[in-house]
Amino acid sequence: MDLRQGIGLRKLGKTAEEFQQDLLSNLYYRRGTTVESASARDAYETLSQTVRDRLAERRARTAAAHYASNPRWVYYLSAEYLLGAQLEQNLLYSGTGEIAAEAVKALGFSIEDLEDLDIEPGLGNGGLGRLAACLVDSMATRDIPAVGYGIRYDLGIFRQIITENGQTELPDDWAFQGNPWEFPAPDDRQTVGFYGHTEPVPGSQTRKVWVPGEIVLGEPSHMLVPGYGTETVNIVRLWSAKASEASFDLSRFSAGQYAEAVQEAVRAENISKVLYPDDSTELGRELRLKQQYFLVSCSLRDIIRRFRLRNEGWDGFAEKTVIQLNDTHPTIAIAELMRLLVDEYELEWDRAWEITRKTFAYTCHTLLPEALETWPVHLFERLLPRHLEIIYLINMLFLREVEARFPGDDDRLRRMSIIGEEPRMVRMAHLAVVGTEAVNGVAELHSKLLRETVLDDFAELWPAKFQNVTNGISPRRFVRIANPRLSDLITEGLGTDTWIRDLERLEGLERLADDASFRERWQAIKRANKVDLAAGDPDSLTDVMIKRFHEYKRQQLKVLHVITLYHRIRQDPGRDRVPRTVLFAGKAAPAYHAAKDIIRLIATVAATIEKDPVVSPYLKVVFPSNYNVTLAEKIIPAADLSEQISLAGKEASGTGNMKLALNGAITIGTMDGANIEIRARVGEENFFLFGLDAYEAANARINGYFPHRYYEHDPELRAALDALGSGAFGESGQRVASSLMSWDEYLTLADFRSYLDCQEQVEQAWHDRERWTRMSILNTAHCGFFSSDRTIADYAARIWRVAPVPVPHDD
Ligand code: T68
Repeated sequence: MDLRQGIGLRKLGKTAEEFQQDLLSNLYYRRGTTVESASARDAYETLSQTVRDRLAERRARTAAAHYASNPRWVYYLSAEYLLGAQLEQNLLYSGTGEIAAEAVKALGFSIEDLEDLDIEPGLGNGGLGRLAACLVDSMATRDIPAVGYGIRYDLGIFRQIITENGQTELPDDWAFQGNPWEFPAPDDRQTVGFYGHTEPVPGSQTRKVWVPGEIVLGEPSHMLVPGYGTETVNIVRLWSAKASEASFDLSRFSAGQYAEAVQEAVRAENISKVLYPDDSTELGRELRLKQQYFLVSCSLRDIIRRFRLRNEGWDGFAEKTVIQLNDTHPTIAIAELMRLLVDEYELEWDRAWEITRKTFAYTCHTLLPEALETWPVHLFERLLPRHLEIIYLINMLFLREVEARFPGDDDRLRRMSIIGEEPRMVRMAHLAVVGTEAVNGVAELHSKLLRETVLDDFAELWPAKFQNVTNGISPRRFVRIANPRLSDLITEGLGTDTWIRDLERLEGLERLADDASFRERWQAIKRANKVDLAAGDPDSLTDVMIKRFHEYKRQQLKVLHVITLYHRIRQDPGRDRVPRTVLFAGKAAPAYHAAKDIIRLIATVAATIEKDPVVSPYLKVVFPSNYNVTLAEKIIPAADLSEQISLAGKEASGTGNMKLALNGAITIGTMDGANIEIRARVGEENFFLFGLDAYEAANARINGYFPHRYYEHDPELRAALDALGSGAFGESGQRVASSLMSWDEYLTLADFRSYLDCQEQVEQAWHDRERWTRMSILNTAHCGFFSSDRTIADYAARIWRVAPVPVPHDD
């Protein structure tokens, strides 16, 4: 029996009866219960196992095919993954949706009941984490041999509760009731060192011995990542920190010092305890750097272990391995691989450096200078003494190269150094550029601005290194699963469902935009989705702004719009108006007070409007709690208008903009991030554009931005700010107003009038429902480019240079 070929596996049946038999056998043998006493949770766990087994069988064939072909591998290193709920996805990807529904019914449950028990692992903050999840989906769908590495945080992104008082945070113990989708792999455990000191190696200039002062174990478990319409099943491998045996202090225990006895063990396990809930502003905390190194150290050793399964020596390493760094969070990997190669495997520095540089690639996700990660040198020195020495040496050799190209340009050396002065900091983005073969931004404008601003010196030195790969989203999760009604209509309209893995086929909808009966059905689906969402009157314009709360995203601009509408309605109650439901959803970092003020202000405005009988028939503001992937899947299909109103030049890409446009929402947005590419594709007549562009915004900054001028010249703006300032919307409103009137980084008032005028155009378009529906269909039709399958094709061709490895069918 050749196990390597996956032969010898019992074939899992494809009929409803066979599925039901497997379900029962899992119920009896694994869950240890019976049909008579099975609870909904028993049924959920058992169903999940039965579905998982079908994917596990494909996983075994995938591993066999990969082993046989010894391919070039992609390793995606990311501190965050927002994978979303797994059950519905895995039913779809394993093609068992229908037979599972039948089998579960026989147990006395509905599949929808069980889906409600399927908790999403919230192991990320926002766009960056969800992008990681979409990319691993598409790597599997494109048959690319890949592993995603991450951290298995015990507590994911906090649970948010919205009240009139704003946001409250609660811990998210997501796996409290177990996680049926996960396979522990304790045999692949790794050992990670921290602190300590280094010792010279006699006779060697570059080698050192690092003697760590603390040892922590990394225990992996993995989740399956199936491809859609293919046989490949890849994995995401997540590391949990575990204390080593040595960290339990038996002598203290014996002396009755119970808390002290476990102190070190608790400290070790804290490393993977909680996800840092910050988005775009770093806190510079030791535990965060520990998390990053923990992820990197475990993952690199695992990558080397996997390489050794089929290869010897180091010659082939960079040919067989590409490691993609998802932002700078795992960038310490560059120093760690150098350490492993030089200190542990005793390679010459230059050879190690050549291998390292060829192995890594780096994706940058921001333009905000304050979001570029830096770490105090003294912290590094204490926590990772050997890595700091290695970074110094990398930096010295790098600066020599710069000096040779630009002799005497000391200022350039200072700007480009990996070590910043006063205070001395390690600049992770510089390390990431120096130590990789390719650097990419996530939308065209973003990549261009990276080259022209934050990384301009590097782009001048190595122009070929800099690339763009525009982000994308999974059409499975964000269209097929989130919006089944629209998916069915699209499939009917196109006469095929191949668009689900070849999204550019949506272009075929263009001709249907002229078909009145198709438009009618399209509109009816949007309405039915709104009824399901139950956020407001389904006949009102559903205006959604769903994303993390950050001043650069400018939820405050939307609030000024809402307050202005409120004033207009009160002033002229008799006028005929477009009824709107304005839906906000999103979390603010718990320590980001300005963002939390905006949330509280929205809650106050919502309550004020609700209580006002004159205004409430036309305007409603809703703010559902705890925005996450699951909630996004409910809101997005019901949206008419998509708010993408960041100050131009600040939003690297955005991916919510893509999800909403693909579901037929029309964007109102600035020339920022991927908005620009969406507009170019859907056509300017199907997009509501307003505001300064990135260059105008930068100039406004240089020439001076005077909020008072806008306040004085615009009576409606003045009325809105006065209302805020008066305390009519609480103290948070006063603080928001005063920050808008003083030093507002994000030029909110400069774009106010243009935004309001643009909203008038929105209302005109909405009055003509046929026109609106045409615009909606054309948005969907022309957004096929934003599939993450295309994003992965771009990475594969231009950055990774990897080829697919198809996995044979089981028949
Ligand atoms: C987002 N970044 C970008 N960061 O803001 C968004 N940051 O424009 C882009 O579409 C998306 O990445 C994908 O490229 C983030 O989501 C974070 O979540 C983050 C987390 C920790 C520290 C810093």
